[in-house]
Amino acid sequence: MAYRALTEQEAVEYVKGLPGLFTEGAELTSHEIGDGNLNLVFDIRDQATGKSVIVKQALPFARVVGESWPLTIDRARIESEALRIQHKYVPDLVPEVYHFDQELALTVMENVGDHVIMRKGLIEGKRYPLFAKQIGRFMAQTLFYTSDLGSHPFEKKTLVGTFLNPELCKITEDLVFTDPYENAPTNHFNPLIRPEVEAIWNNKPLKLEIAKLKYDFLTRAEALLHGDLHTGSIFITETSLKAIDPEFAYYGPIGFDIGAVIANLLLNYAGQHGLQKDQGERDAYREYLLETVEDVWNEFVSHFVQLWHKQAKERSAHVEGLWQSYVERLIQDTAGYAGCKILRRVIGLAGVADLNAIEDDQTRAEAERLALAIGEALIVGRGSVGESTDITDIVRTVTAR
Ligand code: SR1
Ligand code: MG
Repeated sequence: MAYRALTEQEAVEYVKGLPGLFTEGAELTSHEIGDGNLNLVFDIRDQATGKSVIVKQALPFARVVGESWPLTIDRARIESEALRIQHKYVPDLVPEVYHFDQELALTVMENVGDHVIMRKGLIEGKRYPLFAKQIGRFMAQTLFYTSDLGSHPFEKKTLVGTFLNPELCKITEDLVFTDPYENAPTNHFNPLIRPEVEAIWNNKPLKLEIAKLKYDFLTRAEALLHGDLHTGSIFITETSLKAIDPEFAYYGPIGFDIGAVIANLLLNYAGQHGLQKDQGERDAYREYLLETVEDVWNEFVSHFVQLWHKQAKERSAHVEGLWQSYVERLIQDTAGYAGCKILRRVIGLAGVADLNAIEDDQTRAEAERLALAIGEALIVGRGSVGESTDITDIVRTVTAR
């Protein structure tokens, strides 16, 4: 079938034509529930049995902007293949793909709708005691086994080719690493923070550090990244986590994924400023977020290093001292990428609800200033980061200013 964007009814007809998903004659309902920046997402459900699937279809443009921003539908292939690979390494943490249709740029997958988007949960003040363990394992397994450490060199290079994702990478290159740091038309920020934003545009040492991080993003094909691992790409409950939406997947620097997770915890940390909480409650939740930042890194690194010792196929990996120097660089990358991911969400095109939902402009500006200061401090201070508490110390110091 030639590409066209499906209606709710057409999505139902489509899944009825797939064997093994629903019983013959099932009465299916369909709702388009996509609220992300790019795609159509249909929830298809058999009301009688409660069984449901998700049909996700890429639109040939960026939904967040409209048809004036054309965008390859090949991202649907990238996403479904990345989901399949990630599911192989962490089946409990990734939705199962049932079917992919290249022409329609459409994936039928497990519905994890009993989970909530983590960003929403954090805004509501929920705590997720297993999150750090789950996301640490997700990143360690998927990044290790797709890297030169955990895969055969031929397989790795084949995958680099499969996951060339130039258009989506270009979005990241522009929206995370370029536009926010100059007066670009894509930027969208609170006018009250213009002085702080202009100070960033004029901060040459900061821009040099961001340029270095961008250069590594452009050139360092370390592992198959999720590529957009923010808290809106994580479905969660108290006991379960599913990482979704890897349409930005490509081979890049591992610290970019870890930094994305940490950045989004810290964006929520900054956003606490605008919530109707008393000081004690706010401080306690911020402490929880900082502990989670530390735990995310610690869980990731202990799992990753364990895999390194037990599973690394690359012989040079076992040369004395290599894993320590690798980890030392990785936590510094992580801090730097976290900083960039924070700055882009405050200054650039796509904001986050953790900040945007603060109604009062002044209060929002205060939260945004804190986020900018944290982002900047992580980028310029990353050279002295050696463990996770160095990251949270930076955040604490900036908050206390
Ligand atoms: C035009 S897409 C804007 C942003 O949404 C995605 O979640 C990525 O983060 C991208 O940069
Ligand atoms: Mg997404």
